[in-house]
Amino acid sequence: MNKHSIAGEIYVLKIGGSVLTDKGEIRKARKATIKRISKEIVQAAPKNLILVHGAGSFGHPQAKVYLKSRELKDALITHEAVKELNWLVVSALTDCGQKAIPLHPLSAVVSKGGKIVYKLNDQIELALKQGIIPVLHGDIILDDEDGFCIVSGDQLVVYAAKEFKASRVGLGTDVDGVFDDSGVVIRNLTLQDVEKQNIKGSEHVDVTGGMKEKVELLVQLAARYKIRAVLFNAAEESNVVKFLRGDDDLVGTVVTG
Ligand code: IP8
Repeated sequence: MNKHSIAGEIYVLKIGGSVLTDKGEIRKARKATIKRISKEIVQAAPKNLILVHGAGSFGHPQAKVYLKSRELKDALITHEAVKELNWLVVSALTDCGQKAIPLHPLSAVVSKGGKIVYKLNDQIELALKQGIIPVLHGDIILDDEDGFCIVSGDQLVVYAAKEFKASRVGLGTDVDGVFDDSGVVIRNLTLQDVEKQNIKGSEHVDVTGGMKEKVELLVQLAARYKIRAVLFNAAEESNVVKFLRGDDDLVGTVVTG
């Protein structure tokens, strides 16, 4: 399905696991940050928001264990951990009076022949129509050849943005954007820049890669679907509101085709 009947603009926002959790620990959530971001979402009151979050310490260490052992029990531990974080996000939103529902990729996304197949459109569409924020997350999913593999929050962002023709796409990380060699935030990044730049950003390189992989996905989104995305610091207060309102003074890197 590439058509939907949702009135108004659709925004896709991902909040990284490094913002929502302490990646130096196992399963340690930054509850105050989750609450603050939920309040900012309610304050900005976007008409249609698809929210995605990363796994942080509720998924990457666990997925590493699975990728080594290939044991079903380790896949389940990974899913259960990231589900716990998802519930913290969903319940923080509902505590602020915002309708939100969890959407777990393990139940509706698979990997076939190396390609990720998403069956989440109906759930997202029906949620948005009812003013509910669907909250997706990076997850472990079934693979047709080899047990399980990982779908990242960034891949979910690209999928949701293109399927729902998002007019605003943001990736909230724990840094101000993509830095150039002298440590200055690059305000505009194109395909050509990505080919010649040594991309630096968040410190964390985990099972789904680092800033380079993130930027490559966003460049594809911009080049193929003409959807631009902004990378900004969601660990900094008010930036989520600024992103959702489209404020010009949001510091970040805009990725264009
Ligand atoms: O944190 C990773 O998602 P991400 C998902 O968005 C798991 O890269 C289970 C590690």
